[in-house]
Amino acid sequence: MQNRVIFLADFDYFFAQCEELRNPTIKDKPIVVGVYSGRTEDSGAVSTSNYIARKYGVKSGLPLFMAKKKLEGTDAVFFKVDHEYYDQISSRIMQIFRGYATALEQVSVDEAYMDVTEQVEGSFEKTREYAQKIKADVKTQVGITSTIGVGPNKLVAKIACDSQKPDGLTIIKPHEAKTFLAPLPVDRLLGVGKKTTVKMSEMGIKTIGDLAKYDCQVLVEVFGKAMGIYFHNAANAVDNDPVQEQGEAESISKIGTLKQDTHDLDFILQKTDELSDLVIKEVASKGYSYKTVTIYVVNVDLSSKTRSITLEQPSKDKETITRNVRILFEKFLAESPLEIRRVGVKVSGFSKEQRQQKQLTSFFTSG
Ligand code: TTP
Ligand code: CA
Repeated sequence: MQNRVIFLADFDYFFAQCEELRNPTIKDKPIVVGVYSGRTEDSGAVSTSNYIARKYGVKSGLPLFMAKKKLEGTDAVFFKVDHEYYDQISSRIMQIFRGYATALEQVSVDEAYMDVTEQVEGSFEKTREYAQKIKADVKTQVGITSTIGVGPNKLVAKIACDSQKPDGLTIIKPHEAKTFLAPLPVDRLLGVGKKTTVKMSEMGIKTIGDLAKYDCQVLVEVFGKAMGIYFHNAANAVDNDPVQEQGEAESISKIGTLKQDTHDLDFILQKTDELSDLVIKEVASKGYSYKTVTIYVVNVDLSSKTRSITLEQPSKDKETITRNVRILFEKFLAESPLEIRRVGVKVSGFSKEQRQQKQLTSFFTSG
């Protein structure tokens, strides 16, 4: 396989930078964006702060009253989080990124992976100029600075990105990846939380390099097969996870058993109509549009079959599901003489206008 070239772009001190953007006169002051719980005037916590405020020790998670204390005597400015505004800025930037990548995977309001292998013709030599172009384009069009990490996979791109902020650009070529990771503490790897760090430390594993050299078989015994292999690969800078549009891997489906085995279209459609109701509710609650409708059939002999239609345009409504489910079943019943026992309706190929924050870490159990 050809080398992949993966970018991770992360917007700098994002919420605070958004506030700077609409209040340019405060740019040289400490800026704090916080969630106010409302109990007392200062109760709540810091969401983020600009780099000037960070010099005073004001960081994400700090209680607001402590942030006020640390910034006493400065001309610090405090803001309440305004997610709607940050989401708008985020969408505009993501839209720009789309033009630069074959695939884009947004992982949070201010982070996205891009697969740019084709665009740079697989050459890491071309990545510096290309990344700088993207950064400059975002700065000119939207006014936000960002940091880009470049690597042969998502794992390396992410750690590269974190290694120099703000307005950073760190490029790790494939042959440098292992050496780049080796001296870093193990908890820099996704999925290595507090408990795992302690456990690994007991095993004499402190750095990613230690982990890379460790017997994979023993890792599997201690952490289970999936995690053991993941740790071994990750430490060795191996990560084949594709850059995937958010939601692309997902689907929403409902399956039900018919009151009796049947080959009757209307009887089946009554059931799929109920299922479609449940499906569309979930689709709507997530704000998705879907592009593919699939039926699932379990015959009386327990063999199962699926049939799909991909739409020309993404859709949000139930009618499109029911219409296509009907088309699929008409065709299916004409082809298959067997009576049917269970049926299912599935939609997939999601897109979303306002993407919600998705925590990468949620794939892993903590520690
Ligand atoms: P981060 O990318 O972690 O932080 P950042 O963009 O503020 O700063 P950096 O320059 O280091 O990238 O988080 C992105 C946004 O998510 C951040 O602007 C505010 C929000 N956030 C919270 O609301 N609470 C938190 O604890 C963290 C870490 C972030
Ligand atoms: Ca950020």
